[in-house]
Amino acid sequence: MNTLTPQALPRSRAIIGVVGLTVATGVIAVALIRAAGPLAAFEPETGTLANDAVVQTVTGASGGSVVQFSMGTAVNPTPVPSTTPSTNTYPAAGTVGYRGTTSALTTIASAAAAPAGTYYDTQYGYLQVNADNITLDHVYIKGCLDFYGSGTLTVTNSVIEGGYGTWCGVNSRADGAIVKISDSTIRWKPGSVPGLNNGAGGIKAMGGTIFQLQRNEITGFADGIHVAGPNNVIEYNYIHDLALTGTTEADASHNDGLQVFYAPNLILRFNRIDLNGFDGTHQNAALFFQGDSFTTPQIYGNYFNGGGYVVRMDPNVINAAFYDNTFANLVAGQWGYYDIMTGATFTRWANNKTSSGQAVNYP
Ligand SMILES: [Ca+2]
Repeated sequence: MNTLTPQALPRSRAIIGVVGLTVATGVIAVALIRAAGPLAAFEPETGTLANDAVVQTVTGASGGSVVQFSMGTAVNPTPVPSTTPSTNTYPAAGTVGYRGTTSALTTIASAAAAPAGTYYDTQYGYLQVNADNITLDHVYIKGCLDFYGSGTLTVTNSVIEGGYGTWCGVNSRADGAIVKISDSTIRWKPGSVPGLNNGAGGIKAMGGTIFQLQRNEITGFADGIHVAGPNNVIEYNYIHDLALTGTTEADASHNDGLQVFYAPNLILRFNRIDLNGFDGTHQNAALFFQGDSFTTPQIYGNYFNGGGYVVRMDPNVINAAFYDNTFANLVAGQWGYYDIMTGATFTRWANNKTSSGQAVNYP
């Protein structure tokens, strides 16, 4: 059995940031949020520890233990140029992601279909990329896309579908890796849901990955995107209909649109993040910063819906620019548009409003 990330409710538990882990058998899985430090918070996935991760006993931690990583190789990221925004607004529902039919794609669901530099595991349903650099265009991967390379993974016009035997959607493991995904749909297999305590993001950084994510649809996982690297550019994506699993605070899915563990210089703009309100048990936040080194994020032009608090920021959010964002009107049971902890700072907070046009002011 896994223990749980104490990220949900109430807030006093949500910010502890150290989680326990026990290991189930069988499935590859790790949560290497190593960029944040040697003792790192992560989501509860099932699996065996990989790389240099070890379990350490820590009194007071949830479950009495945490996962410790070595510090690894220093990352000296180069700022990533991004495509100039073309519409300057968040997408309407159903307008981004892969918009064609899957029959027009090359299906990858067998070892024989695995491209050069990859390996498809039929037992657990994942495509492991061992090449440092690879481009996948117009593919339909039935299983997780698990990137071990240290270069650039590029995915365009594709469908990646989790739910064939392991826990992930798109996963990147190496510090300094770059993952570019555009015009693609990352979803859990229709008609099924992730397992209990699978808190993974549909797109997940397990090392210090640099994401460049544009115009993707992400749905069916517990979380949308797990960010744990510098210089991410995340724009024009549509995150919706996340998996609501579990029934108690202890085992609920704690859904986040973005769960951000470490993200200097994040650019998050023109995304539609829709957790569909708050049912009192499952949704944590549309945007959730929990970890360290969240310097100078630029967060603008997004649509946020759902969560107990819609946006949650811990004290390590420093010099944030937060403007032109739209919050869906709160529904009964929600606590507020944001929970920003003392210590977080802003260079700009302007023109944030509800969907009915009321200002959402910073106190
Ligand atoms: Ca979460």
